[in-house]
Amino acid sequence: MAETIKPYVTQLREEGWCVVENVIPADVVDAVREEVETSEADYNDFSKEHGRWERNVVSFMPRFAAHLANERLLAVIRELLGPQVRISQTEYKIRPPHYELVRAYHSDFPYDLNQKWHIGQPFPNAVIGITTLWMLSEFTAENGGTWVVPKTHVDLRNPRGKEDGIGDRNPLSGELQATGSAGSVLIMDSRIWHSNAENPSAGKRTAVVVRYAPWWLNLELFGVNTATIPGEVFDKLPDDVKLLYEHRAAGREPTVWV
Ligand SMILES: O=C(O)CCC(=O)C(=O)O
Repeated sequence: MAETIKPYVTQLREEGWCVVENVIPADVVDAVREEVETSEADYNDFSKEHGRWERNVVSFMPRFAAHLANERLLAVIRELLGPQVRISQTEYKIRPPHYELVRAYHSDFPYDLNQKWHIGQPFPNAVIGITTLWMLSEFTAENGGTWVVPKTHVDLRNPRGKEDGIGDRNPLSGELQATGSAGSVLIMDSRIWHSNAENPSAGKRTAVVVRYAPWWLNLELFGVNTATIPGEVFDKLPDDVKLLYEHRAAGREPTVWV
């Protein structure tokens, strides 16, 4: 493993999360943020008209998409998931100013106990999902930096476990808010207990969540989260990003994986 990624991989294994700085360079992050913020309305309009799982979110943000195979980030993810990974889910995570929220702690796919397609408790001691939150505005404790509870990726209980008595709306011992400059990426073992946070500030907290999965994980979730990318949009993605999304390309024969 390259020395440059060792601290991230170690923190992920031991604590269940880490922040990688400068994944999107400072000189382009403002343009990427603007694209993401302005495209959300187009995505919502499209989805209202055609259905929620019709068009993949990433189709609306080509500038952002260009960074998804960032070498340093993927090297970290591959240490945890194995060499062949795909993107399972992509979603806008923009918190408006003065957004109020009681915590809602959970683990992510495939460990989200509120979804039908989850692994049952006790979770196996294996990393089967990586959740990344791409910070397109700075994340602070004042504007809704994500809550995480370090080391809970190896806790056999879960905030959504009916028998576990934790309470997903409660502050939890050891919780902290992940912070970082715009262009950083919060990487989490998808088992870790995490939650969105209130944003009492006057500005938007803009992010995109991108979840990575090992190649062998079933991502055909009965029509949910399987939205496709139009072929002509897919064709314009960089080759290394195509590899992550080929299973969502509409009207294109698989070429990258064969
Ligand atoms: O937006 C955030 O800070 C957290 C999002 C989250 O919990 C999730 O996408 O699973």
